[in-house]
Amino acid sequence: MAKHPVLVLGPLMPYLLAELERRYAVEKLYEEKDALGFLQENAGRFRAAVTSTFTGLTANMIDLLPSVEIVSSFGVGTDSLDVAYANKKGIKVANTPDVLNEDTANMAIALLLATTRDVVANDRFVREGRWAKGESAPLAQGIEGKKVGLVGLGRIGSVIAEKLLAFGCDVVYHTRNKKPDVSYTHYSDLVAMARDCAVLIAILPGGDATQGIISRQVLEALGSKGTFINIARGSVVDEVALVELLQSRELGRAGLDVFVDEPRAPEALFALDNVVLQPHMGSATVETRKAMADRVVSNLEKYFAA
Ligand code: 8YV
Repeated sequence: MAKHPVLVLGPLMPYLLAELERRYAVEKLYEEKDALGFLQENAGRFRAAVTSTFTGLTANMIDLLPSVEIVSSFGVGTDSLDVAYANKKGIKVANTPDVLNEDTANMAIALLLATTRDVVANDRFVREGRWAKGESAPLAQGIEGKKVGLVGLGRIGSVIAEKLLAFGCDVVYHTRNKKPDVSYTHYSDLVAMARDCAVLIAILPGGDATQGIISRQVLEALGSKGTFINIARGSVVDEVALVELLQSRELGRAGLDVFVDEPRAPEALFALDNVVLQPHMGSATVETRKAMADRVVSNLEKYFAA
């Protein structure tokens, strides 16, 4: 049987590309010298396309894909995908939820421990020979018994909450609506939650609805002994305020995996020892990225089999 033509909009990990090429007649839009010309001539041949949270899916791109019925995206986040417009055009959009919950939650825990225990700063302290010279590293912060506030309590947030219980943390959360089947204390007021917590963890979707929801006021309420962890999206926090408050120590510590203008993180953070920085590695393990890739493929297989 002839293989279904599938248009890949942007670069993908080699394993995923190979799995797609094994099953479908793959064409790579990002390798076309004249992408617009290619689409004008060929777009009608594709019922399916593949993208990622990194490449995204804009309304313009959707308009250039008149025959596409499904777009399968690598990643759980849909903030870079115009899902509403795609659906309006009758196009299904599929993502890769669930398979990345554990490893993304583990990154939150890793950042929480690395940040509150000054692991990176102390690694530098030893490497710079300061310990050998008889200096002592300052005492860090424990998390047992501390109130940890989750901003967002979806699939990944729920897994983080369970892991935090194992560390003896008092888990509370902020979402637009209280979740009926959840025993953790709900805060409708994010500033009040930040004031009561030692740690705030951002694990909510990006996009217009959550833009800057972690404001300067929220970070100030978290305070000089507080720790902010972001494994959601850079857009959910006022990044200018975040940098200023970390520099002035009005905010104690931060562990950051995501930024507003990735892959560029604010250089003002580089000299600070109360910040741990990661290059958007939440789901970046061999196991999870393979599972995400397999999900991109199975989303297409299910669609074509239906
Ligand atoms: C992506 C992510 O893998 O899934 C998401 O929404 O942010 C990551 O897991 C990463 O953005 C690569 O596209």
